[in-house]
Parts: sequence; structure tokens; C-alpha cells
Amino acid sequence: MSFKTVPTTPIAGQKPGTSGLRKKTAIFRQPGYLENFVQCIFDGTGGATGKTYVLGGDGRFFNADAIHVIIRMAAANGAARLIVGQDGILSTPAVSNLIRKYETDGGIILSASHNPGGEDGDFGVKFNAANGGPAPEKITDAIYARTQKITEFQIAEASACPIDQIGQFSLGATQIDVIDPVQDYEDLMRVLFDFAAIQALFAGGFRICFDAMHAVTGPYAKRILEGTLGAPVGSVINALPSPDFGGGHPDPNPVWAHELVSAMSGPDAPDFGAASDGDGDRNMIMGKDTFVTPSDSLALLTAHAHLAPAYAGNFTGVARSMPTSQAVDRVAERLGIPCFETPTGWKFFGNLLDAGKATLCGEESAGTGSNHIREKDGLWAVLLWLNILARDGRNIVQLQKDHWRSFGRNYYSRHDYEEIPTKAATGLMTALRASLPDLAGKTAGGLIILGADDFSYADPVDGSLTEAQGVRIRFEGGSRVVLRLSGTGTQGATLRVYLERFVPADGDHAMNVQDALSPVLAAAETLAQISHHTGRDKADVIT
Ligand code: VG1
Ligand code: CO
Repeated sequence: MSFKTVPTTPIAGQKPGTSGLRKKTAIFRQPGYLENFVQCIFDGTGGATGKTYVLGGDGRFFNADAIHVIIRMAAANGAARLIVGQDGILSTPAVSNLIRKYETDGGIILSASHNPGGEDGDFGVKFNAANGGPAPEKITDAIYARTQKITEFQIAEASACPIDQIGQFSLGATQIDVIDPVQDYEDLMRVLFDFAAIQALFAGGFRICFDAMHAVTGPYAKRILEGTLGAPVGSVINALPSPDFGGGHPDPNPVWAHELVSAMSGPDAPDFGAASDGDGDRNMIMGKDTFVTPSDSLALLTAHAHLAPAYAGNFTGVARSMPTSQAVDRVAERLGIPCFETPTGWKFFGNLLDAGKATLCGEESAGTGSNHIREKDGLWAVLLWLNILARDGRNIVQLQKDHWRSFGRNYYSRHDYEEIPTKAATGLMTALRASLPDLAGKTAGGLIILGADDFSYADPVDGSLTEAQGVRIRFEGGSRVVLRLSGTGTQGATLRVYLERFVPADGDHAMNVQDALSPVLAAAETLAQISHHTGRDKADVIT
């Protein structure tokens, strides 16, 4: 085995987005594409010499090939040790846990998360820092700067590495530990939650349907839900990770997780339904014939987290991404704890969690998590819900109704306009931004505008400023619309329009969600001229 230095030249467009570098799989498979980016991760973080990394991915097409390339590159760059999931499998939250537990220098996650996989799908690489969280902007900026200057990469000439066997091997001076992907994660969950109460819940006949969407959470959910906690065999569906996620779109929302939605409807539906995404960091929660919006889930979890051992008497604050509904703000206010509002993307929660300012965090896109790691965590959210249901005694549908009766309901929906021409999307945002200063006091769609701005975030811990994170327009009565462009797509641009309407505690909580939001959508259309810019008269995906 020998190491070689391969001359290369910069490749345009290797700029990490909301969550790592995401491109079409075919682009990642071009000679040198992955190698360039991985070398820049090492170079942009002070080199790999003597360092330890966690390495794994969500099992999508090209996962195993990429793992082999990265092992050979880490060895050639002088890394001391790699911790690799068996068969190259690790969920994003499992990686975050391993980085923290074994105090490594960081981790590399191969995933394009909720984006479809396969030869014609998407691939991605995320770098997580030593705190277990997604690299903050100053690190991703340094990595990107390197991609524009790179001249060579280092790689070992080695035959296939035995990552299918749990155990240890070495490549040059680098030690590679191939581990069981689930065990350390399960050990952590056991400490956080009242497993005995959840076991008793299942023993009493409680039924769950967990849709792993042919993605990475399958092995985790099978082992923990059906194995340790005693849910009936068959409770976890689509449990085998497949390279193209069974041809589906591993995005846990009512549109893509339709198999779960139909399982949860009708008189014989299970008591609780959940789904997770490609890399296991997101969750979707359902009751019988009921979808719990991620924003409501965050609010409900915050209100009841004290029923889980990890959060009893130990709750300092909560944080949500800006487009996430303001339901959790009301809970935080009543609990007398701070509520932080951050830009979209989990990397912005890291400092708040490290500083002990936030205990729970969440995003409207079905990401929920806590200070137990530095990523959102799909199965964790399911277990927290189960812990709450086991200890509270009410069912999820009743809990949600009671919550609205107490706090009011934030009707909420996201409308996505996908794969629109980039020029049209930026044209819409530019025109909208230009109109903001004059909006206050005007009326749109029958709603009076209280104020409008382009969200910028000053990190309360390190003071870093992140600007132009999306336009928010506030209306009288607590309604709101937010517009921003996605940072995870790989083709054209995706416009996300987030609609929210508040109905007080004594109001009507039983309206059809889209009907309830139609005045807010009308206002968004008037203010942003969506159909004019996009040429579409409605969204492609409504969740
Ligand atoms: C989307 C979501 C965002 C999430 C991000 C990564 O980003 O809106 O809330 O953090 O995906 O999720 P965007 O820029 O497309 O709106 V995933 O599960 O990559 O890890
Ligand atoms: Co994800």
C-alpha cells in the first residue's frame, strides 16, 4: 500500500448550502469531485494529521464507494483513527452522538437527507465539527475558500476496505474501527427516556406505525422500537435501507409519506404514527386521522418534556428556525423561558445548545432535537412523544386539542414551488425585498400589514451576523407569511412560502388548514406576485 499525491484543479460550485454540499449523484461521481471536496474539508480545518473522525452515511447509491475513497484519503492525510459504521451506515444523529461520546475531531456524513437517491438522484457530504454539530458558517466558508484554490489531493492506493465486518483494521498508520451503527445511539436513548414506561405502554396493546421510508432509520427503529421496547413486529415499515429509497422521496411529510398517512386513517388505525427522512434526523408525527404539524409538535414537546427523565426540572430555553410557527413562543412565554429565533438550518442552533441557552430546538421542516446531541434527531422525537404519551395517559389527538384550547392554534402550511428558473426566483425575491420599506400599514388580501423585514440573525453567543435569511411579513392578529429560497436543492430554485394564522384559545380550531390560511396565501400572492414570477398558479408541494 502506498500514498500518492494527485494534482487537481478547483471545481466550481463546491459551496456548502443549508446542510452540506448537495449535487446530483452523477456530479459527485465525476473524477476528482468527491476527492477535491474531502481534501478541502481536511485542509480548511487545519489538516487531518493525528485527528480522529466519525464516518458514515444514509446508505444511498454511491455511499459505500464514497466511504472507501474517504478512508483512503484520511489515511493518506495522516488521520490517527476513523470510526466507521458497519457497511458505511450511520444516521446523522448517530454520527453527532459518536463525535461527542468519543470526543473526535469531527465527522463526515454522506447524505443528501430528504432529497431522492439513486444513480439519477442526489448525493451529499456534510462535515460536522467537534461539538457534534453541522460545521458553522466560518468553517464552511473556509472549506469553500479552499475548493477555489486546491492544487492536489492525497489518497492511499489500497484495495477494498472490510467495512462489512465489525472490528478493526489499519491503513498505513490509521486505525479504522468498524462499529455497530445502532448500539451507542440506543445507549443514549436509554439514559434520556423512561423505557420502562414505554415498554408498559406497548405491553398494554398500544400500537404504532413507523415508516422508515427505505432509509437509514430502519435498523435503528427496528432494534429500539420492536426489539428493546416491545412494539409488535411489523410496527416498523419500509425498514430496509435501499440505495434509491425504494424509488421514493425520503421526506417525512404528508405528501411523500403517503403510505403512513393511509395506515393512520380509518377506525383500525394504530394509536401513533411516525416517519423519518433519508438520514434519520427528521420526524413526522401522526395520531389517528391526525397530522401534527412539526411546529405544533415542537410546542407540545416543549410543554410536556418534563415527563421524560432527561428534561425534568432541566429546561433552560427553546429555539426555533424563523419560518417555524410561533406556537412554541406561546409555550415558552407561559413557562417563563427564553425562545430564540434562528435562520433555517441546524447549524444555527449549535452555539445556543453549547452555551446551555436552549434545551429543545425545532424547525417547521420536521426537525426536532435537544441538547443530547448537536443535530436534529428523528427517532429521538418519536421516543420523546412515546414517553410523554406513556406518562400522560391522553392520546395524541386529545393532547393536541387540549393544547390549542389552552394556547390557541397556529394554523400553518408550507407551499413549495420547485425547480423554478433561478432567475425567476431571484427576481421575485429582489422585487419583494425592494418593496419591504413601504409595506407597514398597507392592506393585502384583506389583512393589515404590521411590519415586514428581511431576517438577519446576530448570534447571541459569538456575535456573528447572518443576513438576508428570508422575508417575513407580519399581519394584524398574529398571522404571518415568510418567503425564502431553499438552500438544499440541486436543480433550479425552490421557493418556499410559509403561511401562518393564529386563532386564539376560544376560537375555531377545527377549520380546514388550507381554508384557514387562504387569506394569508392571497396576501402573499399580492405582495410577491408569485404566479407572475414563477408562471405557476399553485405550489407543487403543499405540506
Ligand atoms: C431544508 C429545510 C431546513 C433543514 C434543511 C436540512 O432546507 O427547510 O429546515 O434544516 O433542509 O435538512 P432548505 O434550505 O431547503 O429550506 V436535512 O434533514 O438536510 O438534514
Ligand atoms: Co435529514
